[in-house]
Amino acid sequence: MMDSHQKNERKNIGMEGKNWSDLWLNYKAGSSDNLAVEVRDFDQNDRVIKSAVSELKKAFADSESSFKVQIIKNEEVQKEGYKVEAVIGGSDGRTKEADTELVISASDVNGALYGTFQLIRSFMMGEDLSSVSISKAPSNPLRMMNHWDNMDGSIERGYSGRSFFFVNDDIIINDRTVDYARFMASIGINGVVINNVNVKWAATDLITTRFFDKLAELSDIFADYGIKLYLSLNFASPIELGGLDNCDPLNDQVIAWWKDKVKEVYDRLPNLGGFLVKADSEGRPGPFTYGRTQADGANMLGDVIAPYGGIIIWRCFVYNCTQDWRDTKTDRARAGYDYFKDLDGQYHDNVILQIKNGPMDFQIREPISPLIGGLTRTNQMLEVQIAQEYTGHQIDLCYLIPMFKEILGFKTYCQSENDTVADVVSGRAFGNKLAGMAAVINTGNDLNWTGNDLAAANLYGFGRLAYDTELSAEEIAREWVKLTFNLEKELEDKLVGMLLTSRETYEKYTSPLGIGWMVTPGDHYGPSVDGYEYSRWGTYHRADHLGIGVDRTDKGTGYAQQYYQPNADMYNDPKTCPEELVLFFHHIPYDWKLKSGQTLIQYIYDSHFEGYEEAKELQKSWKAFEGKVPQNVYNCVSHRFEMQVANAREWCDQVNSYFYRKSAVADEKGRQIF
Ligand code: GCV
Repeated sequence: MMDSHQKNERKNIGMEGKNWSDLWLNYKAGSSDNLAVEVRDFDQNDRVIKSAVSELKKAFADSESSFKVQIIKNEEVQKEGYKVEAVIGGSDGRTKEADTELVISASDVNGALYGTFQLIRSFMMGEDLSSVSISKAPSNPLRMMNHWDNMDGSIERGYSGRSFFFVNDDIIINDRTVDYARFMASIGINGVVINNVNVKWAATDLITTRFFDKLAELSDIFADYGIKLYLSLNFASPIELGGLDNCDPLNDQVIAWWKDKVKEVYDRLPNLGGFLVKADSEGRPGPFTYGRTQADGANMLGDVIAPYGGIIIWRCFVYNCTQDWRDTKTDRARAGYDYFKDLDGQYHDNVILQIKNGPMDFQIREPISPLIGGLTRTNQMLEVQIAQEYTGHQIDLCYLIPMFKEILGFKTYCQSENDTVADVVSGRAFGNKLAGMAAVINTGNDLNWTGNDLAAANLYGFGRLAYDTELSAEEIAREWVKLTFNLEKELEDKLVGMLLTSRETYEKYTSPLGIGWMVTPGDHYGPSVDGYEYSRWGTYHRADHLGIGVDRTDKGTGYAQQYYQPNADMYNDPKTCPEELVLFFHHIPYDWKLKSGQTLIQYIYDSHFEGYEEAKELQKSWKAFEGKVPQNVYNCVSHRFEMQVANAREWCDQVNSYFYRKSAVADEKGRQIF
């Protein structure tokens, strides 16, 4: 099969005149034919090795030193891992430092590519290459991006323009596609789902002849960078494409239809990773309609795709979205565990359950889903969202890696050791081969890819963290800042500091202490304290004149009991419940005393005023970057901070006024509340 390097040569695709950002791969222009790259034991013509070599030549184009780089096969290095080492004087024993040989060793081509990008990072960050010695293996086998791109070009929860994969119900493939694949490979991503999990209209046809040629081309470009293409699937395809009258996963005709379909797909897309499925969720079809379980649905597809080595990624975001707000017994937070826990052990080997980090939906603060580690005999992976749906729409600065670190570090107590979320989703805890992390991505066709240039820190950060969960949020932020901007140390520190505090700031001026929501319904930007309070979505704060919060204890909805001990008891008691989550688990009176001595109501006032002040501080801090980052970046981010400050003010005033009016308790500090 022709790889897309060859195709690119044939089509003479050049990057001249490109106007989109190179993100963290902003090499000095050019390509160095002088850089000596030797490939040993790998096939020089392997598509991924060719990408690695071409990347090195671009990245080192401007280098004054005369490096020699060797890419060597070493079976001892773990799968997709690498070693990058300097050998002074080179392997021929000469001793001149200028002749330093840089050796990238890996056991497979993906490892070689990741080692290449590691070397490039070290070079771009100004590290001393003559003493470089780095050895890494990926923490997670699957490291995936989930696009919620629709085929008309819109993006569900997209804040960076339109889709760069789809326009007018067609697939777009151009130089930007190649750059996208490079960026993803450079941070260790090895799987990409290109279409929205809500599969409707033309997207249902992605598994038909209408799109096979273009998908094959896309899959080839991805393959050059060690990335597998995945598709989201419409569970009702047998009806919508096959003309059957049902899509019951246990119906013989339905199974036969899927067998033929999947064979047809793999005949044309042999490199396809598999399918992602959102079933029985928010109006999407699924096995429940036929009285079948989630395992029945997932296993049927798993069996059908198994002969081709494909996998089924089945989402656990299943809940009743037509709840009556008067019903205080039904609890959306419980749903994932209630629907999936009893089926533990029944899922087939090539099925993996994808679980959102929290039991609700990507709020700024949620407890960890008790399903993670609650399942002990099922492949599972973690789903997080870097598209800032509830965290500021890539207008407000909200660096999410500290949150992801907390999630990964959470001790589930699913066994006596090796029991953190990181242990579970990496497959370490229960020995699963299929395991990993996926992010709902924050990209679009804006020239800077992420709307707000600073939101690229989340894009970069997710990939780096999924590859190496031991990295700290600060290390990742610093890498990103160094690679993206060429700043003096003081400004580098300042920007890293801004990123690191941004999540807390956002949390302070939005919904307090884990209660979540309070957002404008539908769009999810800006405050509307009661916006979801009387809705069908199961997202309530239950505030009255005496207090606020949802009783999820053993006396309430019982959600706290879905955790292992001692977490269950810890959450069940407001005195031991971590304060930042106290309103998620408890209905608390306004005069409740927090550990700081503040009452709950005073905490709400104080944190909101503080959050607003901090947003203003962020805006002020950014002014120092004028003339230090490209002017277009400066302007874009300045404008975003202006909007963030307006947003923070609105949140602060609306939340404070709301609770003042409910509670009739005045602010101790006498600040203006409306
Ligand atoms: C893709 C939330 C979002 C929806 C999203 C859904 C999901 O409800 O608001 O836009 O749908 O999550 O994760 O499936």
